[in-house]
Amino acid sequence: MANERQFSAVQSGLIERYRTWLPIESGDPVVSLGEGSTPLVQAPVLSARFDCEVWIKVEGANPTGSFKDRGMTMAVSKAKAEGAQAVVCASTGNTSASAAAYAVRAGMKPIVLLPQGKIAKGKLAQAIVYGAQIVQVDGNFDECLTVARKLAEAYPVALVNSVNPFRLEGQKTAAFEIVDALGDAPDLHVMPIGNAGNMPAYWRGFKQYADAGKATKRPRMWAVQAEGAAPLVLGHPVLNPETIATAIRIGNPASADLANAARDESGGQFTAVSDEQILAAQRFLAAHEGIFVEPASASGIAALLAAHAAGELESGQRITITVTGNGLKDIDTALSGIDIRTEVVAPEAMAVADAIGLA
Ligand code: AN7
Repeated sequence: MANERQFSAVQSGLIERYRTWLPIESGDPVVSLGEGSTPLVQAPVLSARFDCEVWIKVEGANPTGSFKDRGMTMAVSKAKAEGAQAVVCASTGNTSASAAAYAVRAGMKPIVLLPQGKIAKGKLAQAIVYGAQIVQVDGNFDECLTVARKLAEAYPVALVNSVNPFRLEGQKTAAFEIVDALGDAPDLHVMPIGNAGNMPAYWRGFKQYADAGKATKRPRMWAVQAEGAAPLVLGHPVLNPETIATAIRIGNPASADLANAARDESGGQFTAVSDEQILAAQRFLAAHEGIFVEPASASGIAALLAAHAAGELESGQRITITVTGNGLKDIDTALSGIDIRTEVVAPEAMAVADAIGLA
């Protein structure tokens, strides 16, 4: 009991909430930071524009600011149960932040492999401050993951990328939460996709809940990539992926087979959006719905806006969209190309009123 208390949080996390749906044994330690139970927020502006009922699942509200915490509470709890002393991951940023936080929480050493120069600064700051041992690799994410896999085979370190089966088990709970909140599954679920773990995890969650009678249907799964890093749309790996959405700058998704199966079984699709569409969607979501997400997370919004503009979005649907990470993680990209006002005025109401055009 004392041992369990050592890892618990005041708000219990998703392992306690969904324990019976997860491969967790009664004796396993629970390494938690109170993840999950994130807001499902109605989107009135998007709903009106699309003539649909649109909901946003705000995964940036997790403890380290992304959905990765759902998988990490499971993967690190299991690594702890197996006696691992260290965890390793390759990452475009969010996995490393989450792995570092959960590893130190469990008294384990985090080792993270990052593609050099391609990590948003907020995520790098997280890995540094959580105390991860950081190795910058002269290569992209796909190369980092190959190295991380080899390290885990040769040395006593637990791999916590989404090829770790416990990661997807934790991440499927986001689908449970959506159904629990709405009382049924949506018609369509839209989300970004990169290394392709999260989308099949949602599909598993939606399927399990439908099979158990907790939902009357399963949604079509629509996963969105960036045009410069769209191996799933193209149907083959991309050697040199490029996009400002660095979180999904991935050319050879490890779970492509699972993602293809989820698309096919659900009657869904993969599409790609441009970097410009991503940035525009990021600003749209912040300025109209009050939700600030990182660039990769805006890709689902971008795809829906584009489909609607092309007259290809069916009205009357209930749509849920997962926004995967917090906007504060990458403020450099959010502010790029924006002219920040530098005018400084006197501390007087008249001067301020004048400056903002009220006078
Ligand atoms: C914000 O952190 O791959 O398709 O190493 O950070 O499950 O890979 C991040 C992926 C979407 C794609 N949105 O999810 C990493 C990493 C955000 C992300 C994805 C990522 P997957």
